[in-house]
Amino acid sequence: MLHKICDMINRHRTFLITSHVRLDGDALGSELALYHMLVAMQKEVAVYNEDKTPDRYRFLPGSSVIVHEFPEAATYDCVFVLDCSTLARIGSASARLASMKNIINIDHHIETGESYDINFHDAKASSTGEMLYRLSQSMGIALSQDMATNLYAAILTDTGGFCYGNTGKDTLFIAGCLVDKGADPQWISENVYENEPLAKIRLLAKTLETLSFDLDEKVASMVIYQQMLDSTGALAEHTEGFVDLPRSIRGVQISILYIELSENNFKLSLRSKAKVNVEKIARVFGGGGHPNAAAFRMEGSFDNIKQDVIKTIKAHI
Ligand SMILES: [Mn+2]
Repeated sequence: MLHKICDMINRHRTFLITSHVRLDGDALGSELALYHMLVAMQKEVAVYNEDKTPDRYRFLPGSSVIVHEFPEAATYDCVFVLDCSTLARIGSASARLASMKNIINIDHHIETGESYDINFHDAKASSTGEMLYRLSQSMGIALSQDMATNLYAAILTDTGGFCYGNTGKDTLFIAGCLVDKGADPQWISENVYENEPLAKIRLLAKTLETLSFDLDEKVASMVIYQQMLDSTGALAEHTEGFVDLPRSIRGVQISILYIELSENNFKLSLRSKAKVNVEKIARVFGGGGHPNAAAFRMEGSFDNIKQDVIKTIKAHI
């Protein structure tokens, strides 16, 4: 698969890179690492995301090149869709993108059967960043500090700081190689994890007050209502990472964060420890993800949704 992508890159000149809505460190770090690689090969490259870059990722080298208006008029020889299992997750431009040629998908989510022209898929990879490192090696690209910083940030964030089960020998080996190429672990971690706006911490305090337990305290749940965002001045992006906290409680196997998107419309993020598979639960409700991290949406009141979800979990664990 890698040689097909190398060939595609070598034979073409103009590239569009994109990823999913609700951007995370892996999506952005992967996009920007690939951007720097293609630019180093004298290619013309545009990066498009529907969503704005969250504050915490603005330090990533090259982040100012990302555009948020779909470049309608431009044509591209190839499109890279990164960290994104279905085109629908790109957002409102997905239909437009689907009609473009030479779409190359690089992704580590559980496969959905979406058809791409080239599909480089590895559900065992920690992150899309790790897969792009492999691509850089097979292309023979000398990694610059900017590329290394972006790839390191991608891997760091998708492994929860090298803590999750997806952290393998290769992950740590690659992270070491990236440090060798100039990625600074302390500087990157401080930017990602220790640069929080006060509004986020205020929202976290309110969210923790909603903590409740089910199934012999194996399942911990928290809920964020729109009104809590309004009263603290926090943004939806500030909820990233909240769902990890209840999982850190002794005895908790599954942690769930319910976020009210609009009235009677919730996004659920699930995290689990070790062998407990929440991707299976998400799939029941039309969502997806990884064994230890999954998400989906549901309509209804919080109480009804929660009852449904707990019942489903009970049947699965
Ligand atoms: Mn990812």
